[in-house]
Amino acid sequence: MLKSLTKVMAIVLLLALLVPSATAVLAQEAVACDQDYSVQADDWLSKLADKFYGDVLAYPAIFDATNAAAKSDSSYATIANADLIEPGWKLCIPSADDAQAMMGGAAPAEAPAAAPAAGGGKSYVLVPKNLGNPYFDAANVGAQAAAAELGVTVTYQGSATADATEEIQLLNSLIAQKVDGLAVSANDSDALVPVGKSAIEAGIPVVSWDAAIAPGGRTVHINQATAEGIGRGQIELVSKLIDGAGEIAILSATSTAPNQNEWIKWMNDELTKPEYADIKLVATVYGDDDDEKSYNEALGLMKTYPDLKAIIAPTTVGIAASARAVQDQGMVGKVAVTGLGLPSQMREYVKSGACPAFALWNPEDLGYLAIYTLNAIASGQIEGKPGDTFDAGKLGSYTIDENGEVLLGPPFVFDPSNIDNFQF
Ligand code: RAM
Repeated sequence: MLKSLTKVMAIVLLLALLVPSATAVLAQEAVACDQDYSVQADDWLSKLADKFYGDVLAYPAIFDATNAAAKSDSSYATIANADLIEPGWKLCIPSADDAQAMMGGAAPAEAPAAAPAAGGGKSYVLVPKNLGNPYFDAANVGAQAAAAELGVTVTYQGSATADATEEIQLLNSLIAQKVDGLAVSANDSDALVPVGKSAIEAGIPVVSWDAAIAPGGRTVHINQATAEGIGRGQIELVSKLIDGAGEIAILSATSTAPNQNEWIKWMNDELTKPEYADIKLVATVYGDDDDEKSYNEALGLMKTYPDLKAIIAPTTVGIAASARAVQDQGMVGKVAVTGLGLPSQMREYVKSGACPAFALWNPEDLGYLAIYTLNAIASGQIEGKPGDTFDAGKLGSYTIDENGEVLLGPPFVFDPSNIDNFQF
């Protein structure tokens, strides 16, 4: 429920930004409906655009076609707000060609820039790996706080799934809209380099945060903590939970996730130390930061490895799903779940013992720092080069290191003694 609510809120923000400009340039005459569609619970226009055209940004075609059809046939819905569609409404779905032609009317180069902030502030976009992930929603809370302090606008836009191709498509469209800056959590480090480069060449600074775009496709990367510290810390934590012996498995995000892959590399390195000789990593699997897939992968691990002692899930989606799977299977006390999680999602599992301890940084601070960094570059206070120092509001001053990265700080371990002190 929370998941779908937050998803809807993010889409509402997306639509609030795009609809007035996009639809204004689309044809208003009726187009042929290739098919009719009856709105289901949990539908929203960009989701339907994705379903019918494989493009979340093509929703104005459905919006306009339905409104045009409603003029001559009242069985079609009249959509006043693109962010409000009701179950049972009849929508007109133009053919892919017609939709493309309609969207072609809104040629990216002609599209107006994203709405400027009151007071002439800049307009930035915070792009998560995927929508509907409470971790990224928390980062957006911090980003909005930074935006309010700086007098700029930050919109939160992303794709439904953690997928690099969809993310690249979105970024291309944001470049065409001439936004003032992009803050991106990357679904693939190398695949996003060309689009990042295009943005920078178009004068749009690119700050990657959480999951890095490789150098060349970003101006600066905001790292939540060192990859080495996170990776080694995960093994130290699991070792304590299983008394230094037994089979463990890793349940990660997607197989291309730049951040998880770096952390896993360091976990494997840490495991070569003599003190972990009795710990055996039996599998590394991927839940794609999708709750259901992660849950099923966790079930699969317990089935395939009956002696499994622990699951490390270095993803907030994977750790919550794994803890739920362990609890549902009555395996609390037999299989310990740890990794990286949100206190708000993990509280019940810490208390039940399914996840005795886990780590994370403050994602709100990460989003806040990403926007302060982006604004420092976009407003010309700094170039974004190693050695540049800038102010990040309540977090104090930061310096870009020799690798072109800004480091938020060390991760924090949550357990029964402190879990109630954190809300994010
Ligand atoms: C998930 C995402 C994110 C990661 C956290 C720990 O929410 O994969 O990129 O940093 O987990």
